[in-house]
Amino acid sequence: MKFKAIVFDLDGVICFTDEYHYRAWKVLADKLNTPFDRTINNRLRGVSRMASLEIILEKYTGPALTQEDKERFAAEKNDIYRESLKEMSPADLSDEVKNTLDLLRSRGLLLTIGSSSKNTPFILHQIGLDGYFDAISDGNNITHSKPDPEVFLKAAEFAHVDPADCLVVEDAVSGAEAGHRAGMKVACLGDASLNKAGDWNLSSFAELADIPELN
Ligand code: B16
Ligand code: MG
Repeated sequence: MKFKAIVFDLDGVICFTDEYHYRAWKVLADKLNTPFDRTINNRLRGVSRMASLEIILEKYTGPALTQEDKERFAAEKNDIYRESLKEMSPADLSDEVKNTLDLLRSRGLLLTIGSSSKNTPFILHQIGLDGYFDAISDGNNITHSKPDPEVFLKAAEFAHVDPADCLVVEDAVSGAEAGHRAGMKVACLGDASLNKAGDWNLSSFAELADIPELN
């Protein structure tokens, strides 16, 4: 076995909150009379809340917004988003993901989280994974969001392992880039896998267990 730890991205890997993000940003974009669709939403994967707002504002043509206005809009989006997260429950954690996590842990691997989301503790609580991971690095302990490697380097530090001993699992191209910049190998799912951004480009979470370096 080559790797000692796995750093999982949260949204798009362990669970799926992109529809909730989309609906909440849509309310804001409509309010600002700014076009926003699922193609733009796709660019928000792994990107921090404020950086996401900047992407949405690329097409904004209304009166100039101050930093204070932007922070208010981002907070408003987050309030709407958190309301929808209340609908999440342990049923939103698939058997495939839970069984694969348990299998990887039984092989002696450390399981950690590396997410841009400041809502990570709330989401993990909602899906029944409170206290499950050996270390959590998230939007609350970083100053630079993916593709900066900070979130993954912090996950390795919190788990007391060298970055070179970690495998990142990501669904976002920006997240895969962050993993590589952290000196880690990357296994991709979803959008990042379609874009061949990883060292392994998987079609299902369960395929992680077949990676030779995790055996
Ligand atoms: P929040 P990940 C990311 O989570 C999401 O993919 C991205 O869409 C979101 O903007 C970002 O978290 C920040 O989330 O507003 O909850 O702090 O994919 O890195 O787990
Ligand atoms: Mg993600």
